[in-house]
Amino acid sequence: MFTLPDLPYPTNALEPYIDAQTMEIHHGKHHATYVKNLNDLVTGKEEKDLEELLKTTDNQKIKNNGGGHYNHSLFWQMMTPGGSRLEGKLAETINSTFGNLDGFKEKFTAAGLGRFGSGWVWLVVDGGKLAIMDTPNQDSPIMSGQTPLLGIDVWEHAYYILYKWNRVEYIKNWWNIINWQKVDENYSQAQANS
Ligand code: MN3
Repeated sequence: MFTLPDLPYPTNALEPYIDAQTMEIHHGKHHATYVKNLNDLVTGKEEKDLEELLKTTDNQKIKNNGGGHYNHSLFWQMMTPGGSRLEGKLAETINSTFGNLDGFKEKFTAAGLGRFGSGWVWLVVDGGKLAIMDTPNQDSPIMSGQTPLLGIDVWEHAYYILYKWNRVEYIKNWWNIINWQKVDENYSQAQANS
């Protein structure tokens, strides 16, 4: 059985950048539905670790719903009320890869605007190096061998109530609530596993 993880903060904790109603629907309805559908799809089969399942399945419905569960579980943890500071090894590597943090944000935002339709934009480790990539639908970087460190959901359901059509405003505001400490932990873990 896969289960919906609790949010690590109350639904209104990311205001004014992400509103409580969006969080209630996004976590309590969208994410919950991916979990329910995933459980319906794997019923009666040997249950695998979710990462293993996503790396090996050919079933598009499992990719969509399992990817949805995996990506959103990461997404909630990548944000924190008030944000946290980017420091340490990850800060250095972002600077050496993208020039500086603003250079990174610019490229990441451009990828977010360039993703046509629904999907995600990611900071990943790819072959030991930092890279920005985007994925359609609920595809996850782990399906193509990259390790996600930070990701933003650019489906309209992630921002429509507060930002309407304005994806760029959503991304601009989202930088205020990044849990860089968690992203740095993800980076350390990715390096330890490689
Ligand atoms: Mn979503």
